[in-house]
Amino acid sequence: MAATDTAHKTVFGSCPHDCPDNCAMLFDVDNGRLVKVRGNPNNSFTTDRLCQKLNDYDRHHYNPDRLLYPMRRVGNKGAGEFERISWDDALAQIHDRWQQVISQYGAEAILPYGYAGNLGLLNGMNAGDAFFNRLGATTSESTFCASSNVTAQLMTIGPSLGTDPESFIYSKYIIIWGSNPISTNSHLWPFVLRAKRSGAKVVVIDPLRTRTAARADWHIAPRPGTDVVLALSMIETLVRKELVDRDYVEKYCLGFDELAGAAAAWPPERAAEITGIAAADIETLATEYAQTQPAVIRVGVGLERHPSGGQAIRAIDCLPALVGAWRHVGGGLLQMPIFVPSRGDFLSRPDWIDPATRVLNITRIGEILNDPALDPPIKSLFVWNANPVSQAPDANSVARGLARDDLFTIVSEQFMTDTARYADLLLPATMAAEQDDIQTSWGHFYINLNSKAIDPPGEAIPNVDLFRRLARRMGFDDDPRCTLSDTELLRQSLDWDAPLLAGQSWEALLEKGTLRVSVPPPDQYAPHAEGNFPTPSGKCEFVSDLGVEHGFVAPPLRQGRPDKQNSASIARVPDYTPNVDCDTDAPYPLQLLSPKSHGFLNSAYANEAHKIKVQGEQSVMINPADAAQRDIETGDEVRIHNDRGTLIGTAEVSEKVLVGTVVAHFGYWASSNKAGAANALTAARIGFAGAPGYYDVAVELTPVEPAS
Ligand SMILES: Nc1nc2c(c(=O)[nH]1)N[C@H]1C(S)=C(S)[C@@H](COP(=O)(O)OP(=O)(O)OC[C@H]3O[C@@H](n4cnc5c(=O)[nH]c(N)nc54)[C@H](O)[C@@H]3O)O[C@H]1N2
Ligand SMILES: Nc1nc2c(c(=O)[nH]1)N[C@H]1C(S)=C(S)[C@@H](COP(=O)(O)OP(=O)(O)OC[C@H]3O[C@@H](n4cnc5c(=O)[nH]c(N)nc54)[C@H](O)[C@@H]3O)O[C@H]1N2
Ligand SMILES: [Mo]
Repeated sequence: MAATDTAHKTVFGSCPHDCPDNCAMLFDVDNGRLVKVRGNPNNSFTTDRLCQKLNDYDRHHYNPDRLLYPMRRVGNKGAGEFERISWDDALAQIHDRWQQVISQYGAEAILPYGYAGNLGLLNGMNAGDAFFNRLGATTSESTFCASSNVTAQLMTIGPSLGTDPESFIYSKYIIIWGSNPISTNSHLWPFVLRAKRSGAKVVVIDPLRTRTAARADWHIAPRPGTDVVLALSMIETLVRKELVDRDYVEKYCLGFDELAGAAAAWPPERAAEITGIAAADIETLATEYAQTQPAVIRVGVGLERHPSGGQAIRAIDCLPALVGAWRHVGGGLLQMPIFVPSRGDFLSRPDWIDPATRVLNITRIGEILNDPALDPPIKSLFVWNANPVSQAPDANSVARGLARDDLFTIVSEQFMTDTARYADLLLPATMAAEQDDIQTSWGHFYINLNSKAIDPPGEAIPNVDLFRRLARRMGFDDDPRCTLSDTELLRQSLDWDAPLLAGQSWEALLEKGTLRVSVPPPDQYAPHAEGNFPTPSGKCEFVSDLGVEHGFVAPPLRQGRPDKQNSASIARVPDYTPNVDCDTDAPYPLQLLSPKSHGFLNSAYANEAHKIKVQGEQSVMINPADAAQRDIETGDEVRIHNDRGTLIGTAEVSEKVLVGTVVAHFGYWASSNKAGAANALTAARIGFAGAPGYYDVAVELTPVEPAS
């Protein structure tokens, strides 16, 4: 695709973000400057259209606020005052300080904190694994997103790709459950619309009337955190009304009697009391779902942020097998098609972890940094691809920990984020058009190539180069990054002999910029028409012992042993646990949901005026009944608060939210809000497979009195 003349060229790009769409892109370059980004039409799922966040991605690259040079802190932690130093100096400071820490406390006193700012195989969340494994640092378990979702899927249908999103056009009944695709998975929506035009009914299950829910044929709004009850009650209805596909269940499923037994406890009348959904609606939903084939369910990540979320997803994952939806093209379930044949062992070197190495779940980063009894204490924190002050739960405790004088914090960033402000050393990072990578997807069946299109500004470097420089400086010359070029690392990062890549090649990827894994085309793909579930039993497992003895954390998202504090057992059959932060007798009677914004990508873009214009300033949505009790009207400045913190935003009084819940979208930077951001309110509570209870948060809301 690269053009012959140097003045104008177009190269293949891939959206680096943590998003199920993972778009294949084209970077148009004019005289060394990125002038336009477009969709790469070779990817038939993401097509030539980009979302509202990425369609002017060149502006992100040329944002004048980008960090360009290594810097050291000169002001107080949190103040954001730095002065330029050289890369050599920065690497020497890291080397010397870490040698001191290691000799005094051991290497486990160093904690890596990398997450989802980039999802590339070279520059993504595993970019630092080999380096930190070799160093002997504490292994960080990061379960912020999808860990519970993936685990529930592994326990039920196994590491299946599930239903092809492009097959949705053949569906007649589409349930979108705990997901807001118009905002967060926008390339799925045209396929849903095509199905709708062919007569499909679209049902959205979400406590919030999102953009997606508003455009559905039927919006069902359960009380947050009660979906497992709704799903079990659907199962009870299917059994009672003899809508179960007995033949499919007998041949291809495990544990029907036990599941039916658990579901029997939830007839719709009883489920209605917990979920707030009328019994007749539960009956109708179950009946229509069973009788309108092919039926498909899109399960999002929103569910998992409640104590019952993982169990809800397990119960939902049983539904397609119960009604035989898997028999049909366009039937079944799309959840986490992440099981691409990448060579994590080669890039991450898990064999370099000493089995005795401590594992800490960094959901509890605030507690970890503030715990006087932690042995050894964390003396140095290394952050890349992440913005913990904005994204991790209990933001005020995270900031308190980062303010510790004796903590040596290094942050690799593109911008002066809420976290970067606390760095002792700040290292400039590149953006997608300035580096090479491969992106796999968690929402479709393609793998995308991302090629360097322009030179990085200043002295910014890709993460892969950051860890290469660190490895050399620490003398770890056996790191694959020290011996192989980025191109060679990339070529070897995929297992080209794996069945999912049969007939595919590195050369073909270079030529098209994207490749579809080797499964039948969307009009023929029915992966479980005859069972073939990649579970231990080969069946769809309605019951599973995988989680009974110890917390079962999804392997693709972590390495090493599970954090001990994360070892809660998971019942054999899906069961209900009420949200724990919400107690109506407590002084905090409202439940706060903080879902994804339409205009930002997590906290990225929330510092850019043209994106804030799309998204709006921080608002707080509240139901008219709750607003009236508190004398609040749309446009009033309001304070949401609990014992952990405060957020100030502008009230939007709306029927879109249920009575008893408030919604403040997350992603906003506390440093640009009037006070706080969503995670000032959240608790660092870990649930099923390590999922943080981001939406299990009790708050009160009061008007901010105008200054007199
Ligand atoms: N525009 C935009 N797109 C994004 C992102 C972004 O920040 N902005 N972030 C990306 C990332 S990291 C992710 S993980 C994905 C997530 O994308 P989604 O899977 O869509 O997840 P969320 O937006 O977190 O939550 C989805 C919905 O779950 C609902 N929900 C909350 N609690 C419950 C409940 O108890 N039951 C039910 N049924 N629904 C509930 C919320 O109201 C929300 O509308 O989006 C990605 N795409
Ligand atoms: N309250 C609440 N909190 C949540 C959620 C929620 O729904 N509600 N959702 C959770 C979810 S689903 C997720 S995935 C997490 C996301 O948590 P994070 O991954 O911490 O979130 P991001 O805001 O994407 O932060 C990534 C940072 O990496 C930087 N970055 C981007 N690319 C690069 C790069 O190539 N190199 C380096 N060094 N840095 C780079 C970006 O500038 C950005 O500041 O947040 C979680 N937090
Ligand atoms: Mo996420």
